[in-house]
Amino acid sequence: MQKKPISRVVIALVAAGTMAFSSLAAAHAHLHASVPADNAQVTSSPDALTLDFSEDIEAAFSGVTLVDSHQKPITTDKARVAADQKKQLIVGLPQPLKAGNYQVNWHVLSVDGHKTSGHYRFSVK
Ligand SMILES: [Cu+2]
Repeated sequence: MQKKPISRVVIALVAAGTMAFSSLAAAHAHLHASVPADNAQVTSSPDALTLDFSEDIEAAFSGVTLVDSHQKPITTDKARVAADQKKQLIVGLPQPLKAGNYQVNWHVLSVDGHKTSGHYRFSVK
């Protein structure tokens, strides 16, 4: 059966509506920047990992796991949100990191109720 032009218009409108909706829903927290940065090579261990997101986040439902190049978890402090900057997650490192490669696996819940996650790597010389 041949599609009638009207059904194509409907399909196009539905597609446009879906795209408009997803761009609105995309307001959840994306990682904008971090210290150490993605792929950074730092010369000494940082005292903390700092992650800057695009939206305010809920500390209670947000956190990171830090693993070394063998996927071994590294002990960190509990993630907290900066007092004056609710878009910033801070994870203290109680022990200095040895030289090597590290991966930060992060997950956050933004205040709009959306969960996002991702990872990045850095190395300590
Ligand atoms: Cu969202």
